[in-house]
Amino acid sequence: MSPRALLALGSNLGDRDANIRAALDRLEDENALCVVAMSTIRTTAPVGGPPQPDYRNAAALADTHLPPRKLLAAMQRAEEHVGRRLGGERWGPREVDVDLILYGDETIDEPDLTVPHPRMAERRFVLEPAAEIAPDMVHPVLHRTLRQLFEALP
Ligand code: A4P
Ligand code: MG
Repeated sequence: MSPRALLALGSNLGDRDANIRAALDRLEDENALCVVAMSTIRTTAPVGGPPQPDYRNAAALADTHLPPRKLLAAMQRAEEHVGRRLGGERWGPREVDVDLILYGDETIDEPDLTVPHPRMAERRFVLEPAAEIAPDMVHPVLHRTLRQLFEALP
C-alpha cells in the first residue's frame, strides 16, 4: 500500500478556488499523487504576516509513491505552475501554498522539511478541513487524532 499524505492548500490571490484545484490537478498530472479525498474549501482570516486578503483553505488526502522529499519538490513545482512568485514574503499573500502536513506516520526533521508540519496543531485553517476528511488519522508525535486536535483548539 502506498503511503498516505495529507496536504493543506491555501490561496488568497486571484481565483482562489481555481488555484487550489489547479495545484492538485498538476500534482495528479505529473503522477506525484492520487487524491483520495478533498475537503470543502473554506474562507479563513489570515493568520500572521502582513495585512492581506482572506484565504480560501482546503485539505487533501492522497496516495503517493513518492518519498516525502520528492513529494515536497513536486508540491513546489505545482505552486510555481499555478503562479506563485518565488521569493514572496514569508507568510505573505500567495496564489497558492501547498504544505505537507502528514506523511503516513513518519516524522521528518530536516532543514527544509518538517513533518508533521510544525504549526498544524494550532491552526484552525489546517485542522478544520483536515479533520473533515481524515478525522481518525493520528499525529505521530502528539498521538492525537485530527478530530481530537481540532476539538482541542481554543
Ligand atoms: N518546509 C518545511 N517543512 C515543510 C512542510 N511540511 N511542508 C519548508 C511544506 N514546506 C515545508 O515554505 C517555506 C519553506 O518551508 C519551504 O522552502 C519548505 O522547504 P513556503 O511555502 O515557501 O513559505 P511560507 O508558506 O510563506 O512559509 P511557511 O512557514 O510555510 O508558512 P505557512 O506555515 O505555510 O503559513 N492564514 C490563513 N488563514 N490561511 C493560510 O493558508 N498560510 C500562511 C503560510 C500564513 N497564514 C495563513 C495561511
Ligand atoms: Mg508553506
